Order: sequence, then C-alpha cells, then structure tokens
Amino acid sequence: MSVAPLRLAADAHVLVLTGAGVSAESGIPTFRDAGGLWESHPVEQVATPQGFQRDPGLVWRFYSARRRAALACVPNAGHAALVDWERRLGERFLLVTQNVDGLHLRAGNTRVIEIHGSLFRTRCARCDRPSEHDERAYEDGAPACERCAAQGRRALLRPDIVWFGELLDARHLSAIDTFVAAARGKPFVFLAAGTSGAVYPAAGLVDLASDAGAETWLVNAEPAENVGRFAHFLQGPSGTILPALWPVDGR
Ligand code: BV8
Repeated sequence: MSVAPLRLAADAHVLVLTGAGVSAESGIPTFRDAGGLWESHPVEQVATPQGFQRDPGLVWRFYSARRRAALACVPNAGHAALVDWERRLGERFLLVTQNVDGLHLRAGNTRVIEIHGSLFRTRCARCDRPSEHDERAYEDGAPACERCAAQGRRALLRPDIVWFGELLDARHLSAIDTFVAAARGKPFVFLAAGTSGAVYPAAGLVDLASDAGAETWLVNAEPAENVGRFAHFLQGPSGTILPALWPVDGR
C-alpha cells in the first residue's frame, strides 16, 4: 500500500498508543489473533487476580515463558520508527503502550508509559516493596516475598502486570492527561498501532485525544473494534507503515 506521509506542523504534539500487533513482526504472539496467547491460555486462569490466587504456579509458568520469548526477540522497523519520532519531537511525543514485552525500551524510546505493566518487573502481591527488574523464570512455583517472610507474613511475588479487573496506575493515567492537556489547542496527532481496540481504558484513549482536538490515525492489520473512532485508518503491517508515515524529509 502507498502511504501518504503525515504532515506535522513545527509545534505538533504526537501521542501514540501501541498494542501487541506492533511486536508481532518481532515474533511475539498477539492475544486475539489466530494462534494468539489467549487461545492457549484462558484469560481467567493467567491474567486475573483470581487466577493468580487459584494457581500462582501456572501464572508464573505462563509469564516465565513470555519473559523467555520476549528476551529472544528484537525490536522491528515499527519500533525503530517510533524511536525516530521521539528523537524529532522530544517532549511533544509520548508513547503509551499496552505491551509488556519491553521492546519499545530496548529499541530506544524513553518517553514510554507501560500502562499494562512489564514482563520484566516483579512485585509483591501483598506489601508495597518497590517493583524490581527481574528476568528470571519461575517454573517450580511462585517465589515468596522475603520482606514479608522476615516479618512473619506469607506472601508471594507476582508479575508487575495489570490484570483484568485491576486498576491501571493512577500516575500513568495522570501523565497521559497532562500530555493531552498540553496538546489541546496545538497541532495534535493521536496514532494507535497494532491494537484490536478491545481493552479499556486503553481503547478509550482515542476519544480522550479526539476531544482535545487530535487528528486520529489507526495503523492496524485489520479494522480494530473501535476503528470508527478514527479519522484515518491505514490497514497493513506496522513494521512497513510506521517507517513510511513520517519520513525524515517529511518534517
Ligand atoms: C480496569 C494482561 C477498572 C497483561 C491485559 C470499561 C472501562 C474500564 C474497564 C472496562 C471497561 N469495560 C470492560 C472493562 C474491564 C476490562 C476490559 O477492558 N475488558 C475487555 C476485554 C472488555 N478492563 C480492565 O479490566 C482493565 N482494568 O479498567 O479496572 C475496572 C475493572 C473492571 C470493570 C470496570 C472497571 C485492565 C486492562 C488490562 C488487562 N491486562 N493483559 C498481559 O498478560 O499482557 S490486556 C491485554 O490485552 C494485553 O495487555 C494487551 O495489551 C491488551 C490489548 O490487546 P492488544 O494489544 O490490542 O492485542 P490484540 O491481540 O487484541 O490485538 C492485536 C492487533 O494487532 C490485532 O487487531 C491485529 O490485527 C493487529 N496486528 C497483528 N499483527 C500486526 C497488527 N497490526 C499491525 N501490524 C502487524 N504486523
């Protein structure tokens, strides 16, 4: 497909939301495509607090396998394009990702909000010890929190992931609101890429941006559930479309 380049004004703000589709070309399975993660692992069992309560060992085997898989993958051209956008826009760029695979950070983006958490952070399910960077696999049962144990309490460590039914980090939502408020009244583009638009509140970001005057773009392999909320829909692989969408000479 030929991609008509984005024309951005000199003071344009760009808010990007990515989903699993942006990592698909790096070899990381999506959730809802054929053969996706939810096909072989019912959400209720592995991505809810109730599932963790019921079988923490199963949840840790699921996330340990995803940690290993993500570490074996590398960012693709779609990730690289977003690093270039951040370099050119600076503080007028913000990347909100639903992805937990860490590929945007490994690609070089720094202005990233991981609203569903990260595969590579572990926290205690009970105490407020800070979440820690962790690449270990836990195949034989869930690890215990040493800090709780030292205080005579039994508590398990869990992936620092936002499961269904759990609130997103209020600091993340506040940072997004602050960015959108700063963009209001300025040239403002909201672009969602590689997401089925099935999960809220992330899928509602397009409305938040649109209400603030953003021009809305969707880059996706197929029409997302909320495709009707976008002014522009570019169908195809993000690894091809994103690098062509705002070429360097298209300043
Ligand atoms: C919450 C765990 C308060 C981490 C995930 C309204 C408002 C608020 C909440 C809700 C609401 N309605 C319902 C809810 C509850 C729920 C929800 O949204 N349910 C849905 C299913 C209806 N939301 C919550 O529970 C959230 N919490 O709001 O708390 C609350 C609670 C209950 C009730 C009310 C309020 C928490 C949401 C976070 C859940 N955690 N995952 C993990 O294991 O990863 S969500 C999970 O789905 C992943 O994190 C993933 O990021 C996310 C979205 O999936 P996508 O990234 O879009 O991936 P998907 O496979 O679906 O699509 C990929 C797309 O890419 C496809 O369209 C495909 O065509 C495309 N594609 C493929 N290849 C390419 C491509 N595109 C381009 N190029 C390619 N190469």
